[in-house]
Amino acid sequence: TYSFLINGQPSKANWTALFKPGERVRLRFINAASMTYFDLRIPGLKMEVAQADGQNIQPVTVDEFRIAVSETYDVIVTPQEDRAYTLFAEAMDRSGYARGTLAPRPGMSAPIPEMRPRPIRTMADMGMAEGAHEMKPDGKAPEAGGSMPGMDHEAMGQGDARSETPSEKPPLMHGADTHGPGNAMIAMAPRSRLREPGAGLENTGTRVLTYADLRALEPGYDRRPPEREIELHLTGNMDRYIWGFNGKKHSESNPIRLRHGERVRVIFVNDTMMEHPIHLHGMWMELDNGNGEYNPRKFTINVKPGERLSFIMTADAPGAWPFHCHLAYHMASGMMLDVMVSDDEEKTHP
Ligand SMILES: [Cu+2]
Repeated sequence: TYSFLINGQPSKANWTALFKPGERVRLRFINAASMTYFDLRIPGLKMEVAQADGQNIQPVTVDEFRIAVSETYDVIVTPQEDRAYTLFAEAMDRSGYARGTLAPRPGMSAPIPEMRPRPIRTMADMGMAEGAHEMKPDGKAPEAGGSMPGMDHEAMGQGDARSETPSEKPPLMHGADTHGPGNAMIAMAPRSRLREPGAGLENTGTRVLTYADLRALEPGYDRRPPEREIELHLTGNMDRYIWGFNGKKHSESNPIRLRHGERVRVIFVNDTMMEHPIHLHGMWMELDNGNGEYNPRKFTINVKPGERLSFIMTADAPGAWPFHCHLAYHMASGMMLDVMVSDDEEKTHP
């Protein structure tokens, strides 16, 4: 079990920030936990989300948001009353919470909400179409239909990178490749979940932030369409505790080689039943949530169970960059890739 902290303080210590009633207060939330997603709210206050991962977005007002490991959100609150408000950060698995206080004077506190029930994983989390009830006992896909094209994840640069239409689409069936022994299950029908707030937050009756809400304040600097696409399946085997991409752990993987300056679409398919916060060093990921040149820039993209989503990036930073799940145990057990960006054609296309 974990102790959940706010700025190093356990809940009982009640970390407190002071405000004057009526003033606008900016709060920067950084999920610095090693393995915990938090659901964050301040009962009695609306939060105006102004930045995601340190990048300005068009403000969106919410009651609650889920923050994945290593994400950051900046919110503005305007507490009007001369009273304390609880900062409540519930662990996604409801195993505990971190708590702090916003107050006009030191030593104040407000009621601490009850934790809500632990979210239940659904068919959608297993990457199955809603209403589907068939899965082989071993969790493997039934034989792929004759017309279903197998995907070759090693063959990068195939397909029309412009053909990917963002946002809500019917599920795309998984190909015949089940990613070998490093992977235990596949998402049969992965689909976009950008409009979903996340497991357990569907029916709060309040406004919960989703990835579909994120719209950059300014257009991106590179408006070129992607020249090619790379599909990465997030894979794992809980029994063996191996995590990786395309069924391979880091030590077995080949680097992703990008030509300096090229524009690439990267597609994630989450074949596991867990969320993975995928973090890229050195370059921005423009989450394709259907907002075109206003797609938000992220350094960490949370991929929900059974989800298919994509981002576009410009390989504008030569060098070798880590690209990994930010859950510490997943990263340590193999969920990491090297991204190599080079001007040298030999190095990018050996
Ligand atoms: Cu992970």
